[in-house]
Amino acid sequence: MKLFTSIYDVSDIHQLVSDAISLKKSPFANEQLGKHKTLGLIFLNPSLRTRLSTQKAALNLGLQVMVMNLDKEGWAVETQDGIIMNGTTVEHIREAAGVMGQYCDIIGFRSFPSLLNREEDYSEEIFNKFVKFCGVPVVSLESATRHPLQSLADLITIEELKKTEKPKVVLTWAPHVKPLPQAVANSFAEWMNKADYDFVITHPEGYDLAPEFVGKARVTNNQDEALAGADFVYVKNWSSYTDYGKMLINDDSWMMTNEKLKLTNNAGVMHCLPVRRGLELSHEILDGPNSLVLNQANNRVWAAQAVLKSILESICLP
Ligand code: SN0
Repeated sequence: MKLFTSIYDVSDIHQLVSDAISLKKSPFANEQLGKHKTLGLIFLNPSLRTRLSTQKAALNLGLQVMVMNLDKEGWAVETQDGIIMNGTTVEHIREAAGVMGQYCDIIGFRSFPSLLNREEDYSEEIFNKFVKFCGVPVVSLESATRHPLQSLADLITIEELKKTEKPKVVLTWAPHVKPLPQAVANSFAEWMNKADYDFVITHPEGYDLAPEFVGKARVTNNQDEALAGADFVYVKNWSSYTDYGKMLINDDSWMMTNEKLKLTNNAGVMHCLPVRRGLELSHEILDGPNSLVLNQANNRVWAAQAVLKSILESICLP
């Protein structure tokens, strides 16, 4: 693998999950693979899990790691082509990415959507420019439309804990106080469809995800109906795709609670984190036995390590 930006960059997701589970059992089995190679982790937005889990995964593989919060520590970056830079932006992504490619063998890059212009966000213009101009393999640390390392960790978590071949997995919208990207929900849907589970998406009216991400999933605006018999419930807020970037309603009754858990098959409850307690998910769920949020966070390490290992192998053995 030379690029990890979506499920389309992975030839066999089950092989990648099984690699990740092997790495979880023997984290240091490949500690020579990254020797004398450098991973750069470049953030245009905040991070806790992605930053630490990817750094840990890299260290397990013997990589050197450099981290930069480009939005706070770097020069203001221009992304538009052909403009006269007589304003506030100081250097162009063409040079900035190109320079980083001089110092790194692999780069992880995070860039959230503006949530202002759907065409621009969904074209992944900034992410694609970064990939093009840095000239080295790139791992998405969450782009405008996807968060594939999270989705891989989520798939690992379900594969480890599922009790049936095709579990019922429900992605449910949750309330929030501000408009969030659709990236985590999009990506989760993409990976669940590929895993061929019994996959249902539920959200209030107006929160439909882009059709290319919904794929063959069943969609309902009736949360109770969706939750019936679920083995896994993935809780996540996202802003509207159709009325782009807007918060349409904020119906508190969509919060996942123990009462709603009774409708499920004693489901494991998942969230990518960070989570707003008492708003997206109840305290009782997060503190109770059904919460899988720390299992997911743990699996972020093995997801990142499996991806970095695959990229290192393609660099080392072309
Ligand atoms: C991000 C998102 O895409 O939803 C990152 C998730 C991994 N989440 C947030 O920005 C949460 C911000 C908040 O204020 O709760």
